Amino acid sequence: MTSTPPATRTAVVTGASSGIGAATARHLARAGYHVFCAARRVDRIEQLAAEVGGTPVACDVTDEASVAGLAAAVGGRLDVLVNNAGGAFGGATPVAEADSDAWRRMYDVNVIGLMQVTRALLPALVASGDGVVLNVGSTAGRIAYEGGAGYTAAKHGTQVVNETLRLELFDQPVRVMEIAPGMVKTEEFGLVRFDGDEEKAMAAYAGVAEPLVADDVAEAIAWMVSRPSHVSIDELVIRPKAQAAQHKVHRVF
Ligand code: 8X3
Repeated sequence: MTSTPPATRTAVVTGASSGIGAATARHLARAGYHVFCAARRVDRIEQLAAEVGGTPVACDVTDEASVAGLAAAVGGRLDVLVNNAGGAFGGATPVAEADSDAWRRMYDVNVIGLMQVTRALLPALVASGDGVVLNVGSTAGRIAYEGGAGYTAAKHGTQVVNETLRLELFDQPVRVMEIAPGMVKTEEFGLVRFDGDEEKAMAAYAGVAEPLVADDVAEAIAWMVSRPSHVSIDELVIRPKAQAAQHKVHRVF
């Protein structure tokens, strides 16, 4: 367990081992936060924490005991929580052929995991006197698309938990925000969704010259959490210019 000097602002980023999470840890560290880099893959977060001068915390957000360990590592005061751990599993399968286990896993990480981490860290966020919970949702939490129901249902869940939490905390010193990214090309999202199938993973970005990258989203997150304490960026949708909507993508072949 690492104790942090009270003058240093602190942030927790879950799912910090890659993609948007790792990029967010870097941006927040650059902005002066001591970052607790939380994820399951210890080697990766140890490397990241060493790079950003933060603290690695092994954490599986779906496991209550593991989340309790994260809360213990953070201690009694926390300024920013970025609930980034999440993902899509089970490919692009129609409801008629849906895999129940993949759907359960998606609900588990995108909704229950987010709830468990938030519940465990809320007292420390309140104790800061000006806390921020920022949930990484998705444009998949705003629309429906064929073959995506397990993921879109889970990400709609993320969005509704976000809204509910903001209502419940209206008189507490904690702002509740959500960023909803559209097409972001990261090294793992598509690969995890399609179980390592690189061709399927890359198909979503075909012909798109400039999809968003993790850094674009991380920069927006760092901006959101650094607004003055009376300003809440409740929801921010961020897409590449080429993606006017989920089904309307400018592709050039
Ligand atoms: C990822 C966005 O378009 O793959 O959160 O559903 S999408």
